[in-house]
Amino acid sequence: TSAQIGVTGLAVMGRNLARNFARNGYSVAVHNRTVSRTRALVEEFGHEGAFVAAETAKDFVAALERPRRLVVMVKAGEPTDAVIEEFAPLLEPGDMIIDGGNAHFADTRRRERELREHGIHFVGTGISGGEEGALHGPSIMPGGSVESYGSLGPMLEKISAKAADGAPCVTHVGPDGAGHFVKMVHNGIEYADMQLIGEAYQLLRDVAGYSPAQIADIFRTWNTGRLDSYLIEITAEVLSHVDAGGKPFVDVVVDQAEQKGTGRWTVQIALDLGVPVSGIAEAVFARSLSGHAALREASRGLAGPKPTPLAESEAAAFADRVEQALYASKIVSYTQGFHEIAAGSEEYGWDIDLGEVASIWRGGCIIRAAFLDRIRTAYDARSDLPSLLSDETFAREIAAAQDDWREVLVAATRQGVPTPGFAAALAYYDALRAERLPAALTQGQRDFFGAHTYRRVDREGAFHTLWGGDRSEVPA
Ligand code: NBP
Repeated sequence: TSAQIGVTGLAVMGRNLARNFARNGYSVAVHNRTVSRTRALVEEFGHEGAFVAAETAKDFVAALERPRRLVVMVKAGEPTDAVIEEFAPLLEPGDMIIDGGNAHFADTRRRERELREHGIHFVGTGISGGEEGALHGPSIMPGGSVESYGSLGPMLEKISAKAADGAPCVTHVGPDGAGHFVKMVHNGIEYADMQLIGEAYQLLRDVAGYSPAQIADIFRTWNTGRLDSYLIEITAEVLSHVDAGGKPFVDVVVDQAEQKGTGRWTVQIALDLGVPVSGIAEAVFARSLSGHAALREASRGLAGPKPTPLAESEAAAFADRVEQALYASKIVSYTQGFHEIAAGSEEYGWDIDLGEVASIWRGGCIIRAAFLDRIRTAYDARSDLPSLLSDETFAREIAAAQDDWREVLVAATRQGVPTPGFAAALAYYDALRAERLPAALTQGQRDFFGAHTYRRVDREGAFHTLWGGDRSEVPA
């Protein structure tokens, strides 16, 4: 028997992805380091399709039709290299290794380069949607060669999520590490979305005085409008959940958020590329701050206002303002994330189509949302859009939201409710709008202490002022 595709690494993601291929009519070879997982998969789900269980790497490779398509779904990092080392010597030119793990795109670039020398296509592929997505249709972000996509694309299109208009949520993102880069930024945006939702919740709780169940209803209402998204939907589910003792679930969970690293990478790489992703950075820092239990404990007694909830009559109007603030901040997060993708694409020569990225995030992935269709439309109308904020529709929406956005931040500041995401987003917006920034003063300081020179608004060239002397200006 020859299988059309193989999956090695059969933990939750790999198992469900293999089942997804099988349910879509593909014959799938399955393999896992620990053989019991392979056996369990075939025993439990063998009836779903054509599986070929392989216990050794050699059998696995032998089971695949050529050119071979070998999907690796193991823990990112060293395990991925170990698996490549094990399988690459068994492969032939033209074969493909598809890494569906959450690899760092720099690792993907290295692996792609190394395997290309042996004629093997290494396809770093971002996959989003968690276990459910892997089974029912994830959003898939493959990088690698155009040639590999020709062979692999139709299969991925079949198993992927479909957007509301039926378009598959997969595209060839770009060469080598482009797919994993885009997946990384997807996760960064996901962090920002979650942080903004968290801030909205906290404001509705502390400033508006609503209970978790009432806030769940508010989110449900928001989910019927422009904020319609998976994350808003599950937020309502989490907020309305009560534990076995009848307490709101959100009140009994330790308030320390964990992270696996893709949000942090998004910020690290943005720093390297010089892209201001302040909203995403605040989201990563907010998780980090929440985890500093001792520091928080030591700081509990610090002075500050205690939030006093609004009168019931004012709460609903405030909730509407929070919706505006959340929406405006969300536009800024996506603006920043897409800027990072554009910058990465430029730096690495990937030629990424930003409209296509928005398009394949419309379904399957964690940030799936009606909103992404609007982003796609914006880039389709103008592929050289300098920023999402330059899109007329988004600019108009922010213009309409901004008074409320500012009011919400005033209330948050006055009442001492931390809103780093909302605040960073507004500061970014105001900084971009500003006629003049204090960066001119920064340049003066740099020239003063380090003779770093500056440019003038009224003349070409670089200049230096003799700060320690007669303060005359000299050309640099
Ligand atoms: P894990 O990330 O928990 O990895 C477990 C798998 O890796 C098992 O199959 C294990 O084999 C295998 N493995 C390890 Br660990 N070291 C190995 C080695 N040296 N050689 C061969 N195999 C090795 O599984 P997961 O949660 O299913 O995630 C798989 C990938 O998908 C990860 O890269 C993850 O970041 C990514 N991802 C996960 C999600 C999600 O929602 N979980 C979403 C999107 C992407 P064993 O059975 O023999 O120990």
